[in-house]
Amino acid sequence: MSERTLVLVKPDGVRRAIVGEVISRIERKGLKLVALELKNLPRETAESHYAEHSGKPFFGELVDFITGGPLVALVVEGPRAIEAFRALAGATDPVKAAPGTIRGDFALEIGENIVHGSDSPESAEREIKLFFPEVA
Ligand code: RTP
Ligand code: MG
Repeated sequence: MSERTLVLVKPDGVRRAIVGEVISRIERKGLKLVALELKNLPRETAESHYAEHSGKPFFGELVDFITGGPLVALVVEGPRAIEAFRALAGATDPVKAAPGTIRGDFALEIGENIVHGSDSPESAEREIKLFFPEVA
């Protein structure tokens, strides 16, 4: 059975010109792209996307970062797509992320870790509605 996940190439990934690299890894894994857009995130959308972290000490910085430049949002589909993409992304802290993962290969700082992937079917549904109401 197929499921969908929301993937973001965060502004650091766009700035460093590794959007193609990330998409290539998604496609090579066998996952399918069902929506893709380059956009600047309004602050309200960013706050809503990361609502689970509001009140945490890094929340302000996280919202500043994710709204600080264009990002690429994608809806990705496949069997166990949520888990599959998070395995490609690697651990949240890029220093702990295994080499061979996106974060393990391209990042050093937890606040600039290149990609986002939904963490559960409930998050995926909420996030896809937020970014791509026409696809959800
Ligand atoms: P994401 O939501 O961005 O895919 O990342 P994640 O699930 O791996 O991690 P999550 O716990 O949801 O955290 C969201 C983002 O917040 C930043 N963060 N900073 N300074 C810190 O201790 C800290 N903890 C988290 C990271 O950029 C993380 O991706
Ligand atoms: Mg998360």
